[in-house]
Amino acid sequence: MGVVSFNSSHAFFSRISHYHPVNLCQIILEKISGMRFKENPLIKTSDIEPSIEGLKVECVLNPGVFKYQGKTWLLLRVAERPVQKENQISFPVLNGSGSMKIISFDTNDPDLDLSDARLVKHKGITYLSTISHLRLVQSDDGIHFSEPTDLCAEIHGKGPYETFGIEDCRVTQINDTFYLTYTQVSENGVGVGLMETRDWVHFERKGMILPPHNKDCSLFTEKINDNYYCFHRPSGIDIGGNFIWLASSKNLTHWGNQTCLIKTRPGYWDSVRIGAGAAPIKTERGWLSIYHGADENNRYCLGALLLDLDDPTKVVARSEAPIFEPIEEYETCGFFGNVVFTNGHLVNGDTISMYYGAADEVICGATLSISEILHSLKSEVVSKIITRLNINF
Ligand code: MAN
Repeated sequence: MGVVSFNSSHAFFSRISHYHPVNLCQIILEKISGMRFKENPLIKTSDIEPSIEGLKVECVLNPGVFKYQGKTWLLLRVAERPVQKENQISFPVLNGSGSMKIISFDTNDPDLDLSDARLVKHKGITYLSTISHLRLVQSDDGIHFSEPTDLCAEIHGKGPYETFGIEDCRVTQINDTFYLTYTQVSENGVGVGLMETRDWVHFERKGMILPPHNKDCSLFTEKINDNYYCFHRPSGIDIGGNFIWLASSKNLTHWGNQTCLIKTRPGYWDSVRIGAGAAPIKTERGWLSIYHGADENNRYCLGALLLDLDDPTKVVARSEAPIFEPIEEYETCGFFGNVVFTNGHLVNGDTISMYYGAADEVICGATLSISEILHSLKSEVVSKIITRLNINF
């Protein structure tokens, strides 16, 4: 079968009239051949020392990624709690001044809900079952990582908005400054914090830049028409949902011009929750973003989104089928199975080296081809036809 050009919707219409919907499906579904690193998982919980005695590392996941001084660096999310005793669930929380206390509940407590491994719900209060901090590791080859000896490798939650920890940091370099956008969790809610550093020794905390409920914030790598841009993911409580938004700013701390970019799609792999990954990649066809989507069964896959280069509020195209799915055992089984989640990658020519959390427990890597992803993306016009023909993926 020849390759169909989707550059012009007119050309597309004249050609699809020859196809039965099933054959049409074959044309539309060009699978992306993401190559997993054969060394996966690259980092396991047993590779990481607990931050303090008495805690156990339960998960190492969702790293921010950057290049610095010729090396590949990951800013890991390390999730810890005490070794669990029989018939008890216990987890740490910080107080506003940084000291830690352990909260425990009897697992037979009728007011306790442990149905989601990530959460502990008790009498109307939701806690996290682990507390996360961020930890730096470095590598010469992008595969074998170790903790640096000359830098303070750990960043912990601080102040009243991080008492349940900090998570899923995106690292964006703009000129010679690294900007860290990360999830802040506390009894006050889930928001987005910003930190900046030039040397990975001194950090300036800018506080919460997007209030609850919000997460999955990544900054664009450059200004567009004199504005900074970011993706973020507010959550509607009764009305709306878990959609990806775009905002712009003059100073990276005050964000406006809010645009709801893409929504969840009923019946699709991204039907319940979506959120942006790392900083989008500038390509000839537009800003390419890899985002995660979850369905009703909390299965997390990855897809691609393409935005106009000069006006990123315009959606050019979006994946119909996932470009990366949990398939390997280390992705389907673990602390929270059936999850691939990325918030960090490096780009070299056509190749994206993507690092991702698998089953919320280990860190893995895979390469993806930018041209292959772009080729798989159909214009919004084609997506609407697919929706109208009621073809589900
Ligand atoms: C949420 C976040 C991520 C996590 C996924 C899958 O989106 O908390 O940190 O990896 O869920 O559990």
